[in-house]
Amino acid sequence: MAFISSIISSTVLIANLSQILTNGPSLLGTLDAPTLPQFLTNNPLPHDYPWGRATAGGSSPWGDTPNTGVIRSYDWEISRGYLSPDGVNRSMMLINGQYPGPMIEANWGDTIQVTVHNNLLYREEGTSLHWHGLLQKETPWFDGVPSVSQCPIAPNRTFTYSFKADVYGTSWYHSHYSAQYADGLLGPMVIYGPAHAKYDYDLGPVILSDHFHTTYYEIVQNITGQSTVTPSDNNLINGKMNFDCSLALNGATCFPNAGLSKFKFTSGKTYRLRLINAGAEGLQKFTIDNHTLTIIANDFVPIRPYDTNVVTLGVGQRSDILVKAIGNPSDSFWMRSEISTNCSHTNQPTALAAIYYEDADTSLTPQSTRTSYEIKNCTNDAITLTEPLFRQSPPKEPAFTQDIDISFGTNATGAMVWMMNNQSFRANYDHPLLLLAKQGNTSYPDDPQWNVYDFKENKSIRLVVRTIDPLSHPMHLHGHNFWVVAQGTGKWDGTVTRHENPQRRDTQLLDVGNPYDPAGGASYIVLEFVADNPGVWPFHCHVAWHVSDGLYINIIERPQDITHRQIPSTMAQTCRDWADYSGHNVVDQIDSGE
Ligand SMILES: *[C@@H]1O[C@H](CO)[C@@H](O)[C@H](O)[C@H]1NC(C)=O
Ligand SMILES: *[C@@H]1O[C@H](CO)[C@@H](O)[C@H](O)[C@H]1NC(C)=O
Ligand SMILES: *[C@@H]1O[C@H](CO)[C@@H](O)[C@H](O)[C@H]1NC(C)=O
Ligand SMILES: *[C@@H]1O[C@H](CO)[C@@H](O)[C@H](O)[C@H]1NC(C)=O
Ligand SMILES: *[C@@H]1O[C@H](CO)[C@@H](O)[C@H](O)[C@H]1NC(C)=O
Ligand SMILES: *[C@@H]1O[C@H](CO)[C@@H](O)[C@H](O)[C@H]1NC(C)=O
Ligand SMILES: *[C@@H]1O[C@H](CO)[C@@H](O)[C@H](O)[C@H]1NC(C)=O
Ligand SMILES: *[C@@H]1O[C@H](CO)[C@@H](O)[C@H](O)[C@H]1NC(C)=O
Ligand SMILES: *[C@@H]1O[C@H](CO)[C@@H](O)[C@H](O)[C@H]1NC(C)=O
Ligand SMILES: [Cu+2]
Repeated sequence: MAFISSIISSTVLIANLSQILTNGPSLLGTLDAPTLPQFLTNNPLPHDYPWGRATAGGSSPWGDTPNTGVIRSYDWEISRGYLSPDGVNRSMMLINGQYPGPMIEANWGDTIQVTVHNNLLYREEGTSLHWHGLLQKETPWFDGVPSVSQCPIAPNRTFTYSFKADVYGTSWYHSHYSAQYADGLLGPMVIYGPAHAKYDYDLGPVILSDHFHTTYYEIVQNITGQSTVTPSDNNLINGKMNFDCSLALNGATCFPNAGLSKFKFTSGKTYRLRLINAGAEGLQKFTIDNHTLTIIANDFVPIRPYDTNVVTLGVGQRSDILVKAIGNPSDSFWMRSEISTNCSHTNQPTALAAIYYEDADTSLTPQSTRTSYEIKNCTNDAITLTEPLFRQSPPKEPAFTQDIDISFGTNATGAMVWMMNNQSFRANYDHPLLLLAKQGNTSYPDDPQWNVYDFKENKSIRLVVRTIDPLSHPMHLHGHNFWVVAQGTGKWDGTVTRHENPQRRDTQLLDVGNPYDPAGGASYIVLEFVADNPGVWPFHCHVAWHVSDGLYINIIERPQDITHRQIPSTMAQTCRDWADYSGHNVVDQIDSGE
C-alpha cells in the first residue's frame, strides 16, 4: 500500500503521458468524456420515447422487446498495438487503436450492427466478439462464441454481427476467443431504456479491470501447464492507473505517474455511474470516499434501489449506481476499486480515480479518507436485498434439475484443469455446435470434452452449482437472465428465496468452498431459467484463466426448434474461410478455446 499512499500524499496529480499513449483515441477517464443522454434521439419517437409505452416496472424486459427499425452500425478493425495504460508499455489487442474499445450505444429495440475486420496479422490469430448479457433470441448465431455459434473470424477476414438491443442497461462486449480480452479486446455497451430511477447526469461507463503486463498468451501458457496462478500487476478504472516503476519487469518501458481517470461532479446533483467488471480474474470492491452508493440495476436487470457503501462485482458483472454529490463545490474525493485479496490474486489491488467538484482544482490530489468495509466472503450482496423491479416468479417446480460440481485437478497428461462434473471443456473451432444442431446433430459421443448438456424439450431448467475448492467463480449463462433462487453453504435444503420474485441477472458469484471442512465444505448457488430461447448457450466461469482451463459447459435448449431456424449463409462462409485458413496454417489452440 506504500505506493497508493505515495500517490495520495503527493499534492499535485501529475499525468505524465498523453491520453493517446495510454489509451489511444478513447475519451473515457478524461474530463472531456461526455455525459450520456436519456436516449438517442435521431429516430422517430412514438409516444415520446423510442420504445413507445413500455416501462421498466411494467413491461417484461424480454418478450416485450420493441422494434424501432433503427440500425446502429459500427466498423471496427482489430489489430495489435502498443499502449501504456498504467505507464508500462505493452503489446495489446485493440479495436480501432483504442483501449477500452469504442462504446456501443443504442436504444432498446434498435438493431446493433458491428463489422469486424480481423487484422491480427503479424502473429495471426482468429477472433470473435461476444455481446455480454444480450439474449440473442432472434439471432443466436450472432452470440460471438467460437465453436458454438460461429467459426472464428480468420485473419484478414471480415464478419458482420447484426442483433437486436433486446434488453436495456449497462454491459460490455469482449473477445470470446481464448483469453484475448485480457489483452484489451473489450469495450462498454450502453442500451438506453425506460427510466427507473431519477438522476441529473449519466456519467457513463466506469470500467473496473485488473491489469497484466504480460500478454494473455504467456499467462495462459503457464496456467494450462503445471504452474500456478499469475497475479495481476495492477487495477484500472476506465483503463487508467499509475504504476510503481521500480517493480516493472526487466526490459519493460515504464513511465511513472502515467495519469488517473478523472470525473466531474456538481454539488447537489445526482449522478448515474455504470460500473462494469471487465477484468480477467479480480473480484472488485468499489467505493467513493464519503459518498453513499444506491444500486438501481444488477447486470441488465433494474432492481428496487438500495443503499450501500461498497459494491461487489465479480468478473462480467455490472451494477448501475446513483451517487448524490453531497460535497462542497471546492471538494475532491477518491473513487476506489479494490481487488479482494481474499478472493483473487494481485500484486497491486487498488485502482484510484479522482472526482472533482465544480470549483475544485483538477490538477490537485484529493485528500479524502477511504471508506472502510468488511471483506469476508466472495459473494455478491445477499439475494434477499436484490429484488427486480419487473416481478416474475419461476415455475413452482422446474421441469428438470441438473447438479453441477466444480472441481480442480490434473488431466491425463498432467496439466491443470477445471472440471464441471469431472469433465473439462475443450472447444473444436471447426464445428460450431449451433450449426450442427441446425442439421439435427446434437450428439457427440466421441467428444466428451465438448461438455454438451442437451436439455431437449424441457420447459425450465434448474442448475445446482457447487464447489468445495477454495476459489470463487462468477458463473455466467449466455442467452438468459437466470433467477438466483438460492445461495449458501452446505447442502441446499430446497428453500427458494422470495419465490414470487427472486433476483435475476446473467452472472452470479459462487463463493469459495472449504475442502478441509469435515461437514463437506460445499458452497452453492441455485440458478433457474425458462427454456424460451432455442439455441446452444455457454454456461461458464467468467474468470478468464478458469475458462481457459475448461470451466465451461454448453447447454442445448429446444433442439427441435433450432432445426427450423434460417441461419444466415455468412455463418457457413465464415467456417469455409476458417477451414481455408486452418488448412494452411497451424492453429495454436493453447487452452479450452474460450
Ligand atoms: C512501446 O514499445 C514499442 C515497441 O517497442 C515502441 O515502438 C513504442 O515507441 C513504445 N512506446 C512508448 C510510449 O515508449
Ligand atoms: C488480405 O486479403 C486480401 C484480399 O483478400 C489480400 O489481397 C491480401 O494480400 C491479404 N493480406 C494478407 C496480409 O494476408
Ligand atoms: C510463467 O511461469 C514461470 C515459471 O514459474 C515464471 O517464471 C513466469 O514469470 C511465468 N509467466 C507469467 C506470465 O506469469
Ligand atoms: C469524510 O469522511 C471522513 C470519515 O471517513 C470524515 O472524517 C470527513 O470529515 C468526511 N469529509 C467530508 C468532506 O465529509
Ligand atoms: C457475506 O459476508 C457479509 C459480511 O461479512 C454478510 O453480511 C453476508 O451475509 C455474507 N453473505 C453470504 C452469502 O454469506
Ligand atoms: C490436458 O490439458 C492440456 C492443456 O489444456 C492439453 O494440452 C492436453 O491435451 C490435455 N490432455 C488430455 C489427455 O486431455
Ligand atoms: C466425479 O468423480 C468423483 C471421484 O472420482 C466421484 O465421486 C463423483 O461421483 C464423480 N461425479 C460425477 C458427476 O460423475
Ligand atoms: C455430428 O457432428 C460430428 C462433428 O462433426 C460428427 O463427428 C458426427 O459424425 C455427426 N453425427 C451425425 C449423426 O451426423
Ligand atoms: C429433460 O432433460 C433431460 C436431460 O437432458 C432429458 O433426459 C429429458 O429427456 C428432457 N425432457 C424433455 C421433456 O425433453
Ligand atoms: Cu472460476
